[in-house]
Amino acid sequence: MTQPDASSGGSSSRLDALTSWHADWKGLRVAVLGLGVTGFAVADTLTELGADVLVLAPERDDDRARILEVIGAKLLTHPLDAVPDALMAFGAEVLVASPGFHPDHPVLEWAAGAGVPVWGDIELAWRVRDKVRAADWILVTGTNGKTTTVQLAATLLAANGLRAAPCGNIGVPVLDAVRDPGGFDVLVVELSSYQLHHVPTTGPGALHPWASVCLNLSEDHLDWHGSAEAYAAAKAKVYENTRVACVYNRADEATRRMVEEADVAEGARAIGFGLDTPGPSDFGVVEGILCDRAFLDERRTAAFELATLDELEPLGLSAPHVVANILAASALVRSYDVPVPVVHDALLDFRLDAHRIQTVALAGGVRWIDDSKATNPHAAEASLRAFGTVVWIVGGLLKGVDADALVAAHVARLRAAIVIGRDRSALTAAFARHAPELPVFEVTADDTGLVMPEAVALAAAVAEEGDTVLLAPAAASMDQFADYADRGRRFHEAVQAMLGGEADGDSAQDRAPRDDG
Ligand code: UMA
Repeated sequence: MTQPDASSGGSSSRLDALTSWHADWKGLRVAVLGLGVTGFAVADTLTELGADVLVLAPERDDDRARILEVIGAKLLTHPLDAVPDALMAFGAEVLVASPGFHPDHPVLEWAAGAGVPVWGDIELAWRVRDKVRAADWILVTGTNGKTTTVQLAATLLAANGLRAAPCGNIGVPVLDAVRDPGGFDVLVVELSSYQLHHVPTTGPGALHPWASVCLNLSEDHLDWHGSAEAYAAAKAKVYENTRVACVYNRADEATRRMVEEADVAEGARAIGFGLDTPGPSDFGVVEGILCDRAFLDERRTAAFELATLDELEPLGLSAPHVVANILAASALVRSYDVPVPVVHDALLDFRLDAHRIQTVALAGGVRWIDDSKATNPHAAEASLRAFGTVVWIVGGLLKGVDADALVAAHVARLRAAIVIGRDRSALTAAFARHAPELPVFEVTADDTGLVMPEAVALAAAVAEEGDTVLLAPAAASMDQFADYADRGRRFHEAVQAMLGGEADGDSAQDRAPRDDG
């Protein structure tokens, strides 16, 4: 294979110097892999900096292609099942990969073999973070709860008068936040394991966050990372070089170990959160009160009161995993000196986004709950735990994860299971193994418009007064739906259509995402 001249030592010292927006990026040859949300932000940033940009995309997105032409980036449309000749001829000095590309993608394997450094968009955003003014970064990762924690932390910071942006995997590229003309005081960055995979822990591209958290760790995305160990190793990077507070989950030993093993700045503190009584330097719950026992001088003998479960319950914020997210977000912002009364008042103003344990309807004593966002077994576990007797709507794309343990752990609370998804065999086999007596119904309709009406009708037929019908699929949605929101929305529609005027729960509109957070 042709070796690009990029592998020379001269190029690497040039890259080492690129640690500021105001450095000399002119003429740097950069290949950008992917033209989704990330690839577009990367190409737009680099052309603004004067780099020579070649974007590689498997298919042409006409709108983005037109803009690339205007801003002066080249676009190569190619199936990318092999390394395009034009990429080899380009002589890239660095390749910026979109997070969705597996590490064993032919283009990434070629880059590794040819000595072309691979960056993610997060490293690029860190290097150019001083465009307007360099914000402090607060990093959030974990298998579940990232988005809620990020939104909440940004809301709490904003409540204290700071300009704070939620960004990253949540949907807004960090590069867009960095280039916002108003500048930010703090960026609350949601990082997926894919993004963390590409983040360096040392050298000029390494992040030095103010605070960081890995909320929890359980198997997910094994098909991307190849193994549970590789997934955990990617997540653990979130703590590296943290300056002030490493927030970890006391109920999840893996997150504590990550903090212990991380190389952090002198003086950075480990702050635990959990639903039990907090030790000094922890956040936790005592007799229904959420407490901060970390950020006060007399922490051996006293604690700050953040909010009570009684206050959170009517707001739909008292499910155990939501309380855990609240404690984590509070710990992050308390490390940034947000006062306790500000945290308290902003918490009571906060609402979860749609499709996160959202009550769709309450009719005939049956509660209908949409937790379409539970896209893996760990999230579904947290959801199941929050309810008594459940008719469980489960299934979809399992992403290589084994749902057996989840089924085994929850059979006792199930009235029945309704299995959706194109391939239902792993789940029906798990039910047959662990709950041979349990009524299990398969939704055989495959047309997107018919899946939820059939699932809802089956659930309605078996649910009894006092039960919860819970959509918590433990799986991704893309085999039958556009995304988890589409799956949730169709569930709402099917429930409303079936109940007609009977429902007296929240509607999707009542609890739609707020746009002021
Ligand atoms: N593509 C290929 N081949 C591949 C992979 C991707 O051709 O093997 C193409 C895609 O068709 C797409 C483009 O490359 O057109 C780039 O895609 P991408 O998958 O990297 O996605 P982006 O549009 O850049 O969005 C990414 C995140 N997507 C993923 O990590 C898969 C978004 O997270 C994120 O919001 C966005 O960057 C901004 O940071 C989404 C997500 O599902 C919400 N994340 C996963 C999760 O939360 O579980 C990790």
